[in-house]
Amino acid sequence: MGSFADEDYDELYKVVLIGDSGVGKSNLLSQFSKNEFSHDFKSTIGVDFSNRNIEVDGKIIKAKIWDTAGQER
Ligand SMILES: Nc1nc2c(ncn2[C@@H]2O[C@H](COP(=O)(O)OP(=O)(O)OP(=O)(O)O)[C@@H](O)[C@H]2O)c(=O)[nH]1
Ligand SMILES: [Mg+2]
Repeated sequence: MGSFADEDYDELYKVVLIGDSGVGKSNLLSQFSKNEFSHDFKSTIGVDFSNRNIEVDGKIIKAKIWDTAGQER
């Protein structure tokens, strides 16, 4: 499973992460898109998004993933 230039893709998948505050949505996304994990708990405000292009069965799939805030203030 490799990563590819942002605009080279065959299919675009849009995904929204939802769930209670503190379950690990933002870290799941940062691990997937940037290979980064943080031990600090920085609760998401509003909404974030990240992309990652991966190859599946010879097709390049662009995953565009929104990360929502579990705690509405
Ligand atoms: N040990 C461990 N800690 C995790 C894991 N995933 C997330 N955490 C920790 O849990 C805390 C909350 O993680 P977040 O990814 O910010 O949670 P969130 O679901 O985005 O929270 P909101 O933005 O408030 O909705 C952070 O301190 C992370 O370091 C995991 O797989 N293992
Ligand atoms: Mg978050």
